[in-house]
Amino acid sequence: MKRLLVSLVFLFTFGVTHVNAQPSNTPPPLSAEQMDEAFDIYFNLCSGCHGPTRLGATGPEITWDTLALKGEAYIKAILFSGLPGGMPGWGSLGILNNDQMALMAAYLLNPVPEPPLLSFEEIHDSWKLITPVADRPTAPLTDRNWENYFGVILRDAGQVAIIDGDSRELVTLLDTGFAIHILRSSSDGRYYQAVGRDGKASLIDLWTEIPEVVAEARPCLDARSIESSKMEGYVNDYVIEGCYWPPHFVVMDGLTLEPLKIVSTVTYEKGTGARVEAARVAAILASEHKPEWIVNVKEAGQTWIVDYSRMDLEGQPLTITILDTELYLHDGGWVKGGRYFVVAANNENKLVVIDTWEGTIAGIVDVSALPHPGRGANWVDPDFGPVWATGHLGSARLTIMGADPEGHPEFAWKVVRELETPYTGNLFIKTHENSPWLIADSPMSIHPEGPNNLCAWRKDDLENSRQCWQVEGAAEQHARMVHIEFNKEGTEFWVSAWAPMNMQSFIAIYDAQTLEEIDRIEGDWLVTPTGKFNVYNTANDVY
Ligand code: DHE
Repeated sequence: MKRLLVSLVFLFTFGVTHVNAQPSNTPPPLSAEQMDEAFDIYFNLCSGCHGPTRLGATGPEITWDTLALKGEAYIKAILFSGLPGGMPGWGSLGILNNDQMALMAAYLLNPVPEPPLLSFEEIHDSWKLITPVADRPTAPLTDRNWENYFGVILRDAGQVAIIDGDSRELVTLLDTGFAIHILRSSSDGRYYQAVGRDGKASLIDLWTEIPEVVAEARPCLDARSIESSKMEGYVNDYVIEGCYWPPHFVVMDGLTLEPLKIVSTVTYEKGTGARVEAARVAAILASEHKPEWIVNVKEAGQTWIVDYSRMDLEGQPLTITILDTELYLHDGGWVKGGRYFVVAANNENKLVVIDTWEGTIAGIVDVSALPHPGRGANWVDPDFGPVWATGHLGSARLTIMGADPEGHPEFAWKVVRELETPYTGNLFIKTHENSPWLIADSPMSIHPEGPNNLCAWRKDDLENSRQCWQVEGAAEQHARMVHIEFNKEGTEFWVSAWAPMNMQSFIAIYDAQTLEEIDRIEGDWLVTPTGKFNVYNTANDVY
């Protein structure tokens, strides 16, 4: 497994303080080297769901004292088989071997090392301007249809592949952060902003003949979200990155990534008022109607509406409206039209609808276990009008809710349909207005066939039209079919077959009318593909 960056490992070198008190029983002894290896694995596979201090979020608390009575054998069994609520079977998926599972079982029975912090000065020092703005093109230099590029995350290579969506040729491979997580597009589509799990932000210019990384910075040590300023008049002025660790977000210059402002997210939990030290930033989305980002502070159950319109005025950089929403906030997206933003609170199995024009909560909707929308899906239902939908990590269904309070107030923010899926473990759903189909994956399923499965429903006949299929060749490569993205025209959709590093990954391409597989993208360079972001669709919030 690729080594973690030095700054995350140094905490073992410098000695650690412990977040939890000493256990009454003796923790299994581990050498510094084993602690280092286990820390890497925890950071890569566990920290996202169980939190950097193991206090839980999407997954339950797994501090040494909550696990002490269960013991090493039990922990190892769960690491091997997973749990139906969304915990992957790392052993059965071939991602952890026996020695690594034994190591992790021992590590989890040790106290939690306290992770390091980052100062604004250190963040500023990490900034690297590769191509000054004056040296960049003023019009696209490529003859390719760059608005139909797909930026494909090559997770474990720490790279983004830029693929021409018309010819399906690889245009270039770009080095980015470690275990890169997502891409976002500026609203003019010209730039991709990339964020790695190691917190590194990369700005990719698509107007050069071959796309290039033009700036980098590292505002976080662990991150999942990045977004630009999208309101007319502010396009490309700013980029924001939210951290899983340390608990803060950073606003950067949109064209150079120079860090401009750091804001701590250490806050108080909604409801109890308990202080939340490890308040992680989950989804961030930019409004196109207001100079605002919607920033979700996971463990606090708070959605912060961050107004960046005064960033250039001395002494008044940001205005933040804090809404108490629900625990623990994860991912979410826009209801078509860009007024209402929906975020999943996956500890409480709720969807929270924010009216971003009013800065209020428009609705809170109870749904089944572990809603995981990605950015969700929008379409017009024949019976209920405009709807927004999510899948679930922890239950075998999709939830569809009414999303048109003006035209169909009787259905707004109410569950209008639930569709059965064959497996739990869904991560993403997607649709496009030019395709009749809604598509769902189930890469986190613990059923042997689940991770290779895709399902589709006709949007005009949801109750009777489900079609599910196993993707040929995926099981042989231990690949999980993950994340769906349409091309600009909505005539085809792409799904990643995400195989381990030593196996052959591929991207399966389907006809968006007939669901027939029409092509595959393969190659030695296609290492662990996960998310795919079509320029036009990402810039214009088409989902
Ligand atoms: Fe993600 C989106 C967090 C695991 C691929 N993921 C997001 C977002 C968050 C998040 C907060 C929303 C970002 C935004 O909108 O600003 N993801 C986490 C985790 O905490 C978690 C559960 C565990 C972890 O350790 O990271 C996790 N995510 C995964 C994966 O295992 C995936 C499949 C592959 C990977 O990178 O490890 C994965 N996450 C994605 C993708 C998106 C995403 C492709 C964007 C979806 C979209 O269409 O917008």
